[in-house]
Order: sequence, then C-alpha cells, then structure tokens
Amino acid sequence: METPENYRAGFVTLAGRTNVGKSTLLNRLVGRKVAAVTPRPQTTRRRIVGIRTDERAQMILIDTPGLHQPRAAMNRRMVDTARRCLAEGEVIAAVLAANAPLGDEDRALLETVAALARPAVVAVNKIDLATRERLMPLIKSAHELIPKAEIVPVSALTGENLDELVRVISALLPESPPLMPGDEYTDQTERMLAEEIIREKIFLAMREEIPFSTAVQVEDFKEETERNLAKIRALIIVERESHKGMVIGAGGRQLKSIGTAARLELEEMLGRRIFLELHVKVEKGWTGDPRRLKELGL
Ligand SMILES: Nc1nc2c(ncn2[C@@H]2O[C@H](COP(=O)(O)OP(=O)(O)OP(=O)(O)O)[C@@H](O)[C@H]2O)c(=O)[nH]1
Ligand SMILES: [Mg+2]
Repeated sequence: METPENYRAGFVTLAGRTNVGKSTLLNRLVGRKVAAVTPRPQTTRRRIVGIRTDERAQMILIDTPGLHQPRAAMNRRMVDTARRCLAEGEVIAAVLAANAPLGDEDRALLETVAALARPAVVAVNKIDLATRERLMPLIKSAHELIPKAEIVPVSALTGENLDELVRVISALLPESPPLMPGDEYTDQTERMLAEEIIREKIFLAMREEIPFSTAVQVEDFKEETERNLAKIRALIIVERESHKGMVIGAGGRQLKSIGTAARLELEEMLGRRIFLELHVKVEKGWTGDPRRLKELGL
C-alpha cells in the first residue's frame, strides 16, 4: 500500500482509573480482542499494545493497568507500569467513566496529563449509562483540570461516538508513515493472549478476592500444524488452599466451565482448534514475591 500524504502515526497511551473501560476501548479501536475485559477492577495487569491502522492514521495504542491505591507488591507494579506507559505516549488519552462522579484518581490523572507537554484527549466513556445531567458537570470539571484537551464522550460498549474519538486522536498524532505493518494488531504473543483469556474467564466466574490473587501462566504451547491444533497447558496460581478448592469446584465443574469458556474464545481468536489443559496450584504469597511476579511478566 502506498502511504497517502499527511498520514499520521504514533503511540497513544490509554490511561485511567481502574474499571473505566480502557481495555474495552482498546479492543473496540483495534477491532479485535486483545485485552481481557471484566466488570471487576484491576483486570489489566500489564502493558498491552493494540494497533489500529486505517486509511488516515495508525495508532499504536497502549492499554495500561488501572490506577488505584496499591497494597500488594503486584499492585504497586501495576500502577508503576501505568505511570511508565504515560511517558511512552505521544498522545495521551485519559479515560473517565460517565456513570460516576470524578474521583481522586481521575483528578490526579488529569492534573498529571495536563502538566505533560504532550497532546491529550479526554474520553468520557460509558455515556450509555449516564444522563445528560450527570455528564455535563463531569465534562465541565474535566475541562477545568485539563483545558488543553478536547473532551469526547463515548461508549466503548455500544460504539457511540468512537468515530469522533478516532478523528480527534488521529489529528493529534505526528505526521509519519505507518510504524508497523498493516496486518499487525498486537504485541501480545499467543501465549500471552491465552493467559489473558484464561484469567478473564476466572475473573468472570469467581467471586470475592479470588480474582485479585490469581494468575495464569502458560507452561507449554505445542503446535500440531497438520491437525490445525494447538495444545496449551496452563497453570492457575492461587494464594490459598481454600481458593484452589473453589476454582476447581465440586466435581471439578468450576474449572471445567472456566476451561470451556477460555477454549471456545481462544479457538475463535487464534483460528484453530485448541486443547486446553488447566492445573491449579497454591503458591502462598506470590503477589508479594518480586521474583515470581517477574516470571509472570508483572
Ligand atoms: N455500559 C458500559 N459498560 C462499559 C463500557 N465500557 C466498558 N464497560 C464495562 O466496564 C467494565 C470494565 O471494563 P474494562 O474495559 O475491563 O475496564 P478497564 O478500564 O480496562 O479496567 P482495568 O483493566 O481493571 O483498569 C466491563 O464490565 C465493561 O463491559 C461502556 O461504554 N458502557
Ligand atoms: Mg483493563
């Protein structure tokens, strides 16, 4: 493809409080599932790149862990990752949620972004859940905190006004030919995607604190090309014996249903049949163990 004149390309960091819909927005903008999405806070744990290429611009979107008050070492790393990613973006897209008032984390983020000498946009997400009366004061406060940024109300869920967000972000990118081949859409390996999807299914299935102290590690990923099949063996790491029992469930039913949901989605995403073998292991204190966190890519 010949690059049109005035083509724009660059890095765009999606930043925001946990649960505002950054990963949903990423998946929508990329047009494929790249990052796990769940109704629970602290779903995203690492930096995830998704690439959107259209006829006018290429955005290398960086999804980040949500900002929150960290307690465990894992959470401190997540918040540190998010801060480092802010430094990477040539454009910062600060994401807010329209269904809640502006919180301390939202304010702190907008102040930080306002102080950066970089173009920024504020995406006010989840407008499908907010009335106009609720949205207006939020937009006003956001504007006061970061006057340089255009504020774009959107719904990542319904797709409402995303064209406008794409237009605004594209215009803020530097003129440049595409930085990545047009068919690339993520920096995640298939192993990493598998870990994200399995973890997403655990988050969706389990209650209380289990999701926050569970990790997934793919131990083996074998191709059987002639059968169009991948065999994946993954470890589900939990912090307590009681959690292990709950993840496995009576007669192994919970684990089976997590595995089935993950397998179906992975088959769709990776375009081949998947054999998925899941094991659950207790590792006490893993969320506070720097060496283990590093091994898990956190
Ligand atoms: N109604 C509605 N729900 C949304 C919208 N965008 C995201 N959600 C929901 O909000 C929840 C959180 O979405 P995520 O995309 O995981 O949020 P996040 O900001 O990536 O969260 P962390 O990774 O935990 O920081 C999920 O249940 C989404 O389905 C939206 O525009 N409208
Ligand atoms: Mg996320």
